[in-house]
Amino acid sequence: MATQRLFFAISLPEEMQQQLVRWRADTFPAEAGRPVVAANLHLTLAFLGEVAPDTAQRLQTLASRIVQPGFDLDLDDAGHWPRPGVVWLGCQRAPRGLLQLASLLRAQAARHGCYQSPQPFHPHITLLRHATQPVALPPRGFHWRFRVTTFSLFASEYARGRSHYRTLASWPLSPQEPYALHPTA
Ligand code: 2AM
Repeated sequence: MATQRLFFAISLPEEMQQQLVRWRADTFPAEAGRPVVAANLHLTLAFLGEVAPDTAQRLQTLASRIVQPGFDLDLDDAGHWPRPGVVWLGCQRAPRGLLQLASLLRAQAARHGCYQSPQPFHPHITLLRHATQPVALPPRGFHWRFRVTTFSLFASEYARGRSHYRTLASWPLSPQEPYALHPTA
């Protein structure tokens, strides 16, 4: 069977996708870049690249065994990477749970032959693409928070000039700490 272009990511609640699209329209001029459609707004945890079905299956099995509590994500930072032409939304302080989850998924991916960039993981939601010219970024002070309770494996599919991200599987993060590190008497 053919390979698929895969990535693990956190999807945003639909309501938040809509809020971000409105904020983006008010914040960046049309010429700043090409807006990512609302349904495609997500935060990548680990990019896998082109993956054969048996490897994808193994990575799914490993993902299903992850036991980790959910966490709150504060979106309160924005930036511009001129070289890839990306304007992004991120967090000033990435929660430990997010870093832990990404690090685990990236390590599992690397062990299964999926190339992982040596650059440090910088959690972000891409808002605009093709943003290669200087962009005026909004002053800090914006802030969205949402609780991350699941993560998913997506297939990136390209048709009629557009990328579509199809959810292949999702896994819950546990609602509470799985165990107490310092039990109280
Ligand atoms: P980006 O938004 O910063 O471009 C689907 O393409 C997701 O995988 C996007 O979040 C994209 O990140 C990420 N992605 C695509 N190619 C990648 C690569 N070579 N390395 C890391 N992430 C990549």
